[in-house]
Amino acid sequence: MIRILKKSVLLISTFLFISSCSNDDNNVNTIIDLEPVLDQYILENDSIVTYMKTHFYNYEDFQNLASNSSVDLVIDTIAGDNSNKVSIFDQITTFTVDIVDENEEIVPHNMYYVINREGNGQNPSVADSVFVSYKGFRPYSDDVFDSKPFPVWLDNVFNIRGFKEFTSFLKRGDVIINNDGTYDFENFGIGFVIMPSKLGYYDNSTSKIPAYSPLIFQVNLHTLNVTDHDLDTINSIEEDLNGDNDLFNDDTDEDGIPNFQDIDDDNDGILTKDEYDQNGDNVPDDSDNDGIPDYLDSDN
Ligand SMILES: [Ca+2]
Ligand SMILES: [Ca+2]
Ligand SMILES: [Ca+2]
Ligand SMILES: [Ca+2]
Repeated sequence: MIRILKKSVLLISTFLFISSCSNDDNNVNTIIDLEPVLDQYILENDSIVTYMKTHFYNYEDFQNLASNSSVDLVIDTIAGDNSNKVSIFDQITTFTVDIVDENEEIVPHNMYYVINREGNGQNPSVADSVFVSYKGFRPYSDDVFDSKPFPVWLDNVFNIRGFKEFTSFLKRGDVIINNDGTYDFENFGIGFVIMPSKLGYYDNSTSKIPAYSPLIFQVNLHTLNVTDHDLDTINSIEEDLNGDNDLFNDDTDEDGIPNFQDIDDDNDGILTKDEYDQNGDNVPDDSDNDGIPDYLDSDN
């Protein structure tokens, strides 16, 4: 990625477990056979559904939240004193992500989420930078594999699929600037998501996350930045030309640099920013009226 800009590099340095590129230092060097995507999904989804039907979360703690606070998500078994609790399964929303398997077939993957507080502002896209506090753990385990109690900036483009898709359902909060120059956040989005491993790390394992682990993330979305990674005046999400929320498979000039990182998307020697919208009418210019905007049209 030759053209990654300084801003992106700074953001990348903050990626930890959520990054879809696994951290080599933590890799456990076991060779694991690749499971067929569909079989693995069915196995994990059955396990997730059973988990959600037999477990509840501390939903009562979220009912009267102060506008500037959140509560730690706690999940427990429905049993004994807690046998009358409402299950997670009865509170979730389902979202489906299409995954292409080893045979080029589409395998829809469900992820399940709960929004505790929607938030007050804009939703991030899967290409935006999000300022989030979060914790990640696994179903049937109390071990938190990653936790950021204080918010950090993450670039959604490089986050695991389930995390970036989920944060796009939350809204940012209001930024309050105090007299001493510090910031507070109010009415920020809060929720959690449960995802199969294919939307997480799949067959990659670390010392804390075994291969093929479904994941749970609780996320507080404090604020966000709409990104234009290559500063070509087109927001990165608009450079996802096929609209599949994957920014890496759009490469108009096939030079190996995806459009969101490519300052000359059609490789015609004219920078995208200098041919995108020269007349300033907020419509991409198309000089030869062939339906292909100039910045993607190498013969114009
Ligand atoms: Ca795409
Ligand atoms: Ca390119
Ligand atoms: Ca571009
Ligand atoms: Ca160009």
